[in-house]
Amino acid sequence: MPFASAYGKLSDESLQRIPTAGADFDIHNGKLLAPILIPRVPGTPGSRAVQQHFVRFFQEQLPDWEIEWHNSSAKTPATGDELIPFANLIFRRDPPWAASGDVARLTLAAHYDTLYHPEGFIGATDSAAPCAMLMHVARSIDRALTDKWAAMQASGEAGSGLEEERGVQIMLLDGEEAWVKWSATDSLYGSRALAEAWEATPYEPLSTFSNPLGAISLFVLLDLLGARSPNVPSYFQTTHWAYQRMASLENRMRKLKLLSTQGTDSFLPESGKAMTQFARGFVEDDHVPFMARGVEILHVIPHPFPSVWHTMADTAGNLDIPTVDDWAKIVTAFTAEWMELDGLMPKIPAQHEIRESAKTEL
Ligand code: 1BN
Ligand code: ZN
Repeated sequence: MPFASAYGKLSDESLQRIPTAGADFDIHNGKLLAPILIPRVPGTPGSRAVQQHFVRFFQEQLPDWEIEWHNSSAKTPATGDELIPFANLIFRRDPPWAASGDVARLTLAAHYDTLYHPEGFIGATDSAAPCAMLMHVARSIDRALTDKWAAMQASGEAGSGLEEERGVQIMLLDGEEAWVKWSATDSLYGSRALAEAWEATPYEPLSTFSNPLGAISLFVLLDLLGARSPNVPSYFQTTHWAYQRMASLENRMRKLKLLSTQGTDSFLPESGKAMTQFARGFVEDDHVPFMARGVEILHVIPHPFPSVWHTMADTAGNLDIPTVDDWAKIVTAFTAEWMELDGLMPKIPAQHEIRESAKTEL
């Protein structure tokens, strides 16, 4: 655990301030999720529409996040000699004073592409809902990050070198799916190209990290989330501590009645797993090219997979929206705790206050 220094717990008060996405996760006209619920095969108009949705959201709502496109292309076994374009999108916030090679970044990832076959496949859990969750995480911590870093600059604490610099980035990855049959070459088109490129992009001499891969403090991959009653195991011994932190936040939020899936079992039930119980096998996914290069991974994917997995039934209508909303809150709380935002989360305005501020904006 090289740079993951101890960080404090989020208070109950801060947990109470973790916002829900509410109407923005409406599958018909919600601002975040609905635009993603279309086929998103790489290189098609649906894929480009969703890329624009992500980019516009950050440009318009979250202008302090740096936007990076990572483009690559490859042939696939389904498309012959044609080069298919793959575009990963990275949205990043670093402390404003820090050099990019000195920032350890919590990295939250999901893939946005969909299967080539069956035609018309939407991939609501795979992974439209996880992408929408990450958009919600970004907007929910944005103000607190601004305030935290402004206070650090004002107090002279900024850049003192006493603590590591902490940043956060959201990766929306392309080309995760196989086009014909999953194999080392037919899968993970976007993440393989990205991990390779980042490994070969050195930071300037004397930086804390040698390249952007080394600067990933933890790679949290969300996949196949949004179906009812998920069971997410702890897959990796070396990041079990991070799994436990996420599970503890989930349990505390359940006890405080802050989640919509009341009366359900815990989504993350393996906190008590013994170190001897970790198996060697794991689920192949976008973390693999990063893990192969030494990045620490927290894989948030249920076992078993949702029953709709890779079928035409993985639709918007089959999402369980309270579950989607709860995941978004759990991951937001995990991120806020990691970024040490306790006491900085804005108070959630009451409904009547929202109506009042809408009037003054008119
Ligand atoms: C996850 C979601 N995966 C594809 N869509 C990866 C995967 C593919 C996992 C095949 C297991 C088998
Ligand atoms: Zn899939």
